[in-house]
Amino acid sequence: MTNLILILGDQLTTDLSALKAADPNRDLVVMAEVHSEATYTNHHKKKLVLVFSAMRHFADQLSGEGWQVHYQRYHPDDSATTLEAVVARLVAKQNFERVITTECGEWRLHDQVRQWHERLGLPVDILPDHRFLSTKAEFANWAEGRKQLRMEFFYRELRRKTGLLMTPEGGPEGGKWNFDSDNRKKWSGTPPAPTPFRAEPDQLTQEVIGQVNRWFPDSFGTTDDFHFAVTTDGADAALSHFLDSALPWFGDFQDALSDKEDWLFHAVLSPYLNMGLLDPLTVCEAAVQRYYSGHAPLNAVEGFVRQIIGWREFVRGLYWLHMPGYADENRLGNDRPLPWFYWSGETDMRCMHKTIDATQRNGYAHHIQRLMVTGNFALLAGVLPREICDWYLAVYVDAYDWVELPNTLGMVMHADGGYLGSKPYAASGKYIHRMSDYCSQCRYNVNKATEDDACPFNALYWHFIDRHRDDFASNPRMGMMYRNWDKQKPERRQALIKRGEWLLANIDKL
Ligand code: FAD
Ligand code: DLZ
Ligand code: SF4
Repeated sequence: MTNLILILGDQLTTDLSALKAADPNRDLVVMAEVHSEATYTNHHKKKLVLVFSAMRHFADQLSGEGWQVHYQRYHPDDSATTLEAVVARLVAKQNFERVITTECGEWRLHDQVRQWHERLGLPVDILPDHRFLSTKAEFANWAEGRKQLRMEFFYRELRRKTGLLMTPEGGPEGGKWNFDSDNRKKWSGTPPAPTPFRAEPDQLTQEVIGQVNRWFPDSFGTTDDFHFAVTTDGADAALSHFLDSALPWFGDFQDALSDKEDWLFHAVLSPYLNMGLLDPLTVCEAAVQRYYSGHAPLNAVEGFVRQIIGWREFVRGLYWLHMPGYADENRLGNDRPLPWFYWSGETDMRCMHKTIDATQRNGYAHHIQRLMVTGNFALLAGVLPREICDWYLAVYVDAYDWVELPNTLGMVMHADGGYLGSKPYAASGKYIHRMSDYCSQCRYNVNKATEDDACPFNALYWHFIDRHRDDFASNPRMGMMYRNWDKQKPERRQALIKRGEWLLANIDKL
């Protein structure tokens, strides 16, 4: 009897376990654009275009390869507004033996699908997702009994497991596991940043752009200048573009920020990795090949590989280890609503304005903008983790709960007590000034802290340090900050706290 093979919008690869378990001559592949998935957050318009267009291209590819595909295009009048409703409608019409699907990336949907067998009245097989280098069980085993979970140690396990950048003797290439200390250069325009990769929208993508503009006019961002790849071939071309034009400098300028360049030397591959259009191991092997062929230095290649087999795998492991309770963590007791300028970009803080503006235009901001600009501000201002997490989930084309949540709630907000960093990434304007050219364009003065025109990050930083003394004073990596704070004259401390209070009370005017 026929099986119903459900494929989700972030599972677009023929290597998917659900497809591997299926028979093209017998089974029906089902894919559906539905209201519930398109609206569970205020998705960026470019993300909607990317997901719908890539889904349609993948369905066409499967049909071309001989699969029977039932594809439901989005329409606001369709009564089947959830994936479950689409499946239920098909099950009511035709006899299926079972539903087969690959486990969802997000807890929200996973929690629904695992109840479907009762609600639909037929077996639902949920197969493991093999698109990661470690399984959920491997991560849980590794984590068990450890007092502290540190990405660096998990990363080393995966280097050994994959053999990436390992010598024949079994040691790390170059004699060190991690070259991060080489990767902190400011970028002053040399070498020039590469031209960003562009895939010109074909007719199908143009049709989707029109539909998204018509049906989701109030969603965040814009569809203008859509140039993401929407197929495996397109994503492969994006990978080649990165390897040729940016990888050699990826390490040097990994932490840099620029007022003029949106993408710098970053890969812009996360949307494709997260949707199944690229495979993480293949991407890492291609980068490592550039090291062995002498086209990219070790600090660049190791730094890049660490992001993918280190951070990406680590955050996924944490997510599944701690969900569903993880999403409710708020260990610093924050209570401030998200300032409105996160949505509008209307703020005189140049670094914030430029980051949010790029986010609106591109559905992309690079890691240091996310971590040290918009993230750092939310941390210093004590924004509610739930609200800032919702923002990050909405505004980026690569955003999926399993990767967004640990990065925001954990890495940025330290709301989980510190799984992703032994201390919070809190920083004053000095850090942003050191790594960027934003401050020279800003109405605020980065060298001032208490005056009316002083950089808001400065007083907010000290306010944060002061109000979280109980949380951090005994942290060995924060001790120096508290000694610096305590060494300042009482009048100076008072003025900084006063300015911090004013900034927090007037946050929407900044
Ligand atoms: P590059 O800087 O070129 O890095 C290469 C690859 O490494 C990325 O494509 C990505 O797959 C991986 N990677 C790098 N850093 C991380 C990380 N911290 N966690 C997981 N993978 C990483 N990434 C997402 O894919 N989706 C998200 O929703 C997301 N939300 C984030 C929210 C916050 C607050 C922060 C600080 C980071 C977030 N990240 C997220 C991680 C990271 O910022 C993006 O993966 C990266 O900016 C994607 O751009 P890129 O491909 O140019 O990355
Ligand atoms: C992100 C997304 C969007 C916007 N739309 C759909 C959709 O209409 N149909 C679908 O199957 N998947 C979509 N997705 C991706 C899913 O939300 C994603 O599969 C889940 O978040 C699980 O990771
Ligand atoms: Fe950002 Fe402060 Fe620099 Fe302005 S002065 S760009 S607010 S760090």
